[in-house]
Amino acid sequence: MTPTITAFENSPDRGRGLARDMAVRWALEEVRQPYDVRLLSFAEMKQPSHMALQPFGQIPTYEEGDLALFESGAIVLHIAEQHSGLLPEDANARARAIAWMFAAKSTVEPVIVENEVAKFLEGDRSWSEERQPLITGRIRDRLRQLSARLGDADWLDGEFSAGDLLMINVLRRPSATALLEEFPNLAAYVARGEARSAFKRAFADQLAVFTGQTASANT
Ligand code: GTB
Repeated sequence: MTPTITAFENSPDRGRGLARDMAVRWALEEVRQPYDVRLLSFAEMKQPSHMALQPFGQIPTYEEGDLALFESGAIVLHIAEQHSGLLPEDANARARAIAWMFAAKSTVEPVIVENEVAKFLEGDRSWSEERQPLITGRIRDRLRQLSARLGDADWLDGEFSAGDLLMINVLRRPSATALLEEFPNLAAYVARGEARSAFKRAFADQLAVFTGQTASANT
């Protein structure tokens, strides 16, 4: 059965692949699973029919037969468990790859999102400027630790996995990319991810939504 995901009809990122449907698209492309996309306006995301799928009125969601999922990390994990290619067969290596998925979403992403909240939602507060170095410092700390662990390796733990997919997705956010020149191995890691053909197909398809071009076949 062909899954259907949801994405922004009009993404505020103007096609830069920064919204969270990008990770889901990339995972589906890695495993060569064709998919359909239902595009939503901000108003449609808050309608009861979408809130029933995503309790917080957000994208992405994933529907496949009787299954409806939300949370991009959970969706990528589901895709990785249903297909080969995104999680190792060996049980311990598989558990470690899943740990990297959690690290991306719950250890690295929050410090990055905090910067975006500070900039876009709290930028006009009197204390905003004073707080900024603290926020940047927390991102830099995480990047330094991640850089030390990655070292000279291509991927975080052996072969490319869903852990790398989510981590690279997080590192592509502007608050992280602004600091990547301080960590050349992380910059190269992101570039390696972006060079994958599955990433390129996913990126082109989400960009096509913004430019109004016909998207390529989602395979
Ligand atoms: N934890 C959830 C997940 O991982 O699925 C978070 C989902 C989420 O934040 N969705 C956002 C959304 O639907 C879109 S991705 N927001 C609408 C709302 O809450 O009303 C976040 C996002 C939005 C825009 C940019 N951008 O323009 O660069 C980047 C990321």
